[in-house]
Amino acid sequence: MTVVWDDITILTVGTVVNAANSALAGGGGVDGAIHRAVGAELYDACRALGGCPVGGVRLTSGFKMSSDYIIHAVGPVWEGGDNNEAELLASCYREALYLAEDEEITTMAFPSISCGIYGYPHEEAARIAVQTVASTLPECLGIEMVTFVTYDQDMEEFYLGELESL
Ligand code: AR6
Repeated sequence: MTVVWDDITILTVGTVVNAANSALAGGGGVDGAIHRAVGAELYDACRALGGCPVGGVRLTSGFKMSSDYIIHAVGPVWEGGDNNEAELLASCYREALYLAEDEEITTMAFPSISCGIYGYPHEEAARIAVQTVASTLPECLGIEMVTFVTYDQDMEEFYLGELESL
């Protein structure tokens, strides 16, 4: 596991994970950046999937992106912490890893799911991301590298702190 501070749309990895909404309808944040990088083909592919529940993931091609695939993960909206947000956020990371393993993807990059428009507290989200990936990777022997991609300096520090504590 590694951390980089970069734009996820320009990374060269097997699959990029998107922080999507349950309609898979595109939006702002990293979702908007990925949709802008690909264009109409991605809107059409997402529409054909018919949505995705919170905590779930769906796969599309990477189209024009340098990644082969995009995994669309639907994180929870932060509502104070008593609405199963932690388990739903962990589910995004776990299900994305299982899907990547099934598709024989070896490298993947995650944005900080739910940490922008959906308002998840950053430190807690970084802990869930790192601990869930660490506990799930032993079940996914084909995955060689997971990169946490951040736009926010505080997130980078939280990821690094979590990785050091493993
Ligand atoms: N590369 C890497 N990280 C990015 C990029 C980028 N290009 N752009 C933003 N981030 P958000 P959410 C970071 O809001 O909270 C959309 O409208 C950003 O700094 O993209 O899960 C969807 O359609 C933050 O740390 O996702 C949904 O409706 C993180 O990515 C909703 O937003 C996630 O922020 C999902 O909200």
